Formats: sequence, structure tokens, C-alpha cells
Amino acid sequence: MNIGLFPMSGIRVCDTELLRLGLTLPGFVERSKTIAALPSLGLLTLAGMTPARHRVQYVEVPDGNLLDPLPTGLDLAAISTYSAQIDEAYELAQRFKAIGVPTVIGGPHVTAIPEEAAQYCSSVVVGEGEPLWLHVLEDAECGRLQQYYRVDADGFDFADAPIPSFELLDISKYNRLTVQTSRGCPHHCEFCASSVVLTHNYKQKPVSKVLDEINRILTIWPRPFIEFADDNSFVNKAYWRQLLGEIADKGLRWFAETDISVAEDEDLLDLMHRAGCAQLLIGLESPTEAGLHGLETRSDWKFKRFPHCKEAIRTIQSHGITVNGCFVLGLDGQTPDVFDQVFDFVKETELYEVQITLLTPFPGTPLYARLEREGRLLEPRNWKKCTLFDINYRPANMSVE
Ligand code: B12
Repeated sequence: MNIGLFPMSGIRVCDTELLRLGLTLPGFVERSKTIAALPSLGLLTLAGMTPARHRVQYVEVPDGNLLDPLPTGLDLAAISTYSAQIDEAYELAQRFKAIGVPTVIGGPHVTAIPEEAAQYCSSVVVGEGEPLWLHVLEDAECGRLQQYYRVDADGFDFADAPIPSFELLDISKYNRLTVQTSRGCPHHCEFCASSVVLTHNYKQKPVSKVLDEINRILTIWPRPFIEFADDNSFVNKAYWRQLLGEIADKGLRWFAETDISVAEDEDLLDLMHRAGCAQLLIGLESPTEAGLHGLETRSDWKFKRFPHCKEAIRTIQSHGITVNGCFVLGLDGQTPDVFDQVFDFVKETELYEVQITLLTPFPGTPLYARLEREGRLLEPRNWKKCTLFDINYRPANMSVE
């Protein structure tokens, strides 16, 4: 078969004022200008497990309107997206349907609301793609695609992870490549719509598999910058001591996402720095305790850890690793003072970088369900606003304005 892989890969913000002011996403968007692409690790991973008899083309779709005319001669179009570009993904699926090309879609959004996606796509893959992709291909090959493909929540063992087909990329377009060492998170924050939507447990990919992926990248990019696309990397410290030992001499520079507890292991911070760790993105969420209570739904972890945050940031940065502190504006406990409180927190801690976003009710999250129950969603199902930079709910102690 001729298979087309279409990741919706644009930046989306509805708030034109914010766009005019100059939106920044680390290593990706500077002052509202996209400075580099970031590949779809999801589709590259599926490409990596696609039997060689199939021809695969990978086409990033920053804007569906730009994909005109559609590529011809395809037997199957596979689409990947997050909530913000889901409408464009549905439009693209409809255009393929009109020329007789079946479509299959996947990702956290359609995993949360598969019935919606089934109205536009031939097939919907719910959850992780790896355990289902070969079934999809077999069924597509004999023209009997099913409407839904599901595995039970933890049906996929990361030890079976395929090597993503990084070689499908025009490497000159990217200033970093993503590698995933784990999925899930030991914490469950009410608003999180990342891999916790796909899997309930924390799963780790064997060190040997991660090394295979990094070595594959090194064949196409001698001195790469890697973004570990984990939601919380350093949960398993022993694992990382081994991995860091293996990558220390590979000339990598890298970025990862984690929680504040990483600061407790200064030997590990030293190993990370020596192995090329440039920056850690950490979900601080709020500059004060206000807003943190109950945010992490399993053990109120972020509220309990707040008193240690400032010292932890200093500790991490004192090991030569910059911290990108993430703050969420509009949490229920916050008041209009939060804007100055963020500014003061950043000045006091000398955070190297910040990502300041707005509380966003993503589908499939406890937050979306709660705000819906409380009648506080402004435009339910207006997924275009799932950008982290648009307001789509009524805050508790502030006006929308
Ligand atoms: C890399 C990345 C990007 C890249 C995406 C590249 C791409 N084209 O896919 C870029 C920079 C383009 C991007 C853009 C945006 N992003 Co972003 N991004 C991430 C990041 C850092 C890593 C995602 C990743 O690589 N995961 C690993 C892969 C393997 O997982 P996966 O994509 O879910 O794929 C698996 C399954 O979902 C499934 N699957 C997925 N697609 C398909 C397709 C088929 C056919 C099948 C069968 C299976 C399948 O199989 C895969 C393997 O199991 C996450 C944060 C994180 N740590 O996860 C945020 C994250 C995903 N982004 C987020 C957001 C909000 C955005 C933006 C809206 C930002 C903005 N304002 O513009 C845009 C939206 C673009 C869109 N398409 O809708 C949110 C998404 C929340 C949500 N559920 O919608 C996240 C979770 C960050 C957050 N803080 O909340 N992002």
C-alpha cells in the first residue's frame, strides 16, 4: 500500500492580542514566529513498525489549506493531531474521503472522544498506536477497516517499542528531535491532557531501545539537540544513572520535562549536566500555594511540595542546568494578584526561562468534566481554543477580561 502520514503540526492561538504581543514556546516559537518544526514522534514511531512492503510518505501539515492539491495515489491516509487542530484534521479527512482515500486518525483528542472523530474518519485508533497499527494495516489492505481500534489501557509493553523512522525527516527543518523514554506520570494533575490520557501507568522504555533511537538520530544528525518527550522523565533514578552513563560521550545536548523532586539528587544533576542536559521544563503551575490545593489529584503532591520549589530551582541551576518554569494562570485559588506574583517569583528565583499558559480545559480531563458540571465552560467543544493561550472557561476569582 501507499500510506500517507499527516501530522497536524502548526501553532495555534485564537487570541490575536497575545499573538501580536509575541508568543514564545521554548525552542519552537519566538515572538510568535515558528523558528523550527518539531516532528510527530507518534507517526514516525508507527512508520518504524510498518512492514517494508508498504511505501510510506511523511507530510507535516502546519495548515490544512496549504495541502492543496492532496497527494495522489494513496491507499491510506493516517492523521495525527492534538485538540487545537482537530477541526482542520477532520476537514482533511473529509477531503481524502471525497477522493476515495480511507483515513485513520489517532492521538490524545480522539482517544478522549472517539465518537466525534468517527463522524469524519474511516477509522479511529483509541489510545497508544503501537499495539494496533499492524491490525489497521492488515484491515486496510483487504478493505475492511473497522470504525474503532482499541486496546485495554495498558495493553502495550514499552519493551516492544519500535525505532521511529527519523530518516523520513528533512533534518534541516528541525532544531531538536523528540525521543520518548517513558509514558504516563506518577502524578495526575486535573488539567493534564498529555500521555496520561493514553496510559494509566508509568511505563519506561528499556535503556537499550532508547540508545538505539539516539544512535539512529546520530546517523542523520551528528550533534543533535534532543527533547525527551516524556511528561516526567526522572521518576526512575537508577534507570537514568545507567542511561546518562551511556550517552555521556555522545556529544548530545538535550531538554527534558520533570517535577521538582529531581533537585533532591545532586549527583544525578551532575551526571545530567555532564551528559549534555541544557534545560529542564518543570510544571510549577502557581507562584504561590493559592491554586495548588487539590490540583494534583492523587496526593496533592504539588501543593505539598510548593515550599521546596524556590530552593529546588536554585539547586538545579547551580548545576549548570537551566530551568524553564511553567505557570498556569486562572487556577481556581488564584486572584488578580497572580500576574505580579509570577513576576516576583521569577525575579526572586532567577528562573532562566518561563512558559506562562492559561488554564485550558482539554477533553478527557477531570478539569473539563468539572468545569462542564459547574457550567463554567464558555464554548464547550470549541476545540480551537485548546491552545494553552486562549480562555474558554469562567475563572473562579477573576473575570475573563
Ligand atoms: C512534540 C509536541 C508538539 C509538536 C507536535 C508535533 C506533531 N506534529 O505531532 C508541535 C510543536 C507541533 C506541537 C504543537 C502543539 N501542541 Co504540543 N506537544 C508536544 C509534546 C512536547 C510531545 C508530544 C509527543 O511527541 N508525544 C509522544 C508521542 C509518541 O505521543 P502521541 O503523539 O500521543 O502519539 C501516540 C498516540 O497518541 C497514538 N497516535 C497519535 N497520533 C496517531 C495517529 C494514528 C493514525 C494512530 C494510529 C495513532 C496515533 O500513537 C502514538 C504512539 O502510541 C507534548 C508534551 C508531552 N510531553 O507529551 C505537547 C502537547 C501534546 N502539545 C500540546 C498543545 C496544546 C499544543 C498546541 C495547541 C500549542 C499551540 N498553542 O499551538 C499545538 C497543537 C498542534 C496540534 N496538532 O493540534 C498539549 C496537547 C494537549 C491536547 N491533548 O491537545 C501537550 C500535551 C502539552 C501540554 N502542556 O498540554 N506540540
